[in-house]
Amino acid sequence: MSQFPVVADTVAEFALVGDLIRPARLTVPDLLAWPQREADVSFECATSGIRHHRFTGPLLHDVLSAAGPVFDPARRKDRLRFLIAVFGADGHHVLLSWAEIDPDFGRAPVLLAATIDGTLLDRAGAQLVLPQDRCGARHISGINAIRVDGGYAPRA
Ligand SMILES: Nc1nc2c(c(=O)[nH]1)N[C@H]1C(S)=C(S)[C@@H](COP(=O)(O)O)O[C@H]1N2
Ligand SMILES: [Mo]
Repeated sequence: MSQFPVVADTVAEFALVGDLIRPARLTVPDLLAWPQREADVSFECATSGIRHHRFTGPLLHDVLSAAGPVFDPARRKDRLRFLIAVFGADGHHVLLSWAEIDPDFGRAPVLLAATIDGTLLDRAGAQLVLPQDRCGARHISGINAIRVDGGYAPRA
């Protein structure tokens, strides 16, 4: 018997973890269940110049909301405590604030892309897409985990 299930070699998965009522493991095909958005993006990379890609996928906000962040539902203000950490399998990771993607605050149309240039990312893994970014560095490919965290009260 193989040491790993065959599916692990072919379909990438990522984990939604942290302060969530419904933490989950999702695949890129799972992302097709949400309403799909499209984004044509151009960004500049310090090493490879201008890049253009067309991405499709759900809003990051929709996917994370379904996992049930442990906000106080009676207070919009409570959401402002939360950060979102997005990790690539290679270790590259970035922090967003919840407020940045919240429809009541920054409203950034950030996608969790399931396709790039017409190709499903089922093997490569989902990709973070920030259509408003001039630089490419936050367009994390091969996402393997997203952490939602509201634990930033000062401890000292
Ligand atoms: N996982 C991961 N994603 C990443 C990076 C990385 O090092 N690791 N580099 C970023 C940077 S700096 C840029 S410019 C873009 C480049 O995207 P492209 O060359 O695939 O178009 O990917 C971004 N996504
Ligand atoms: Mo880059």
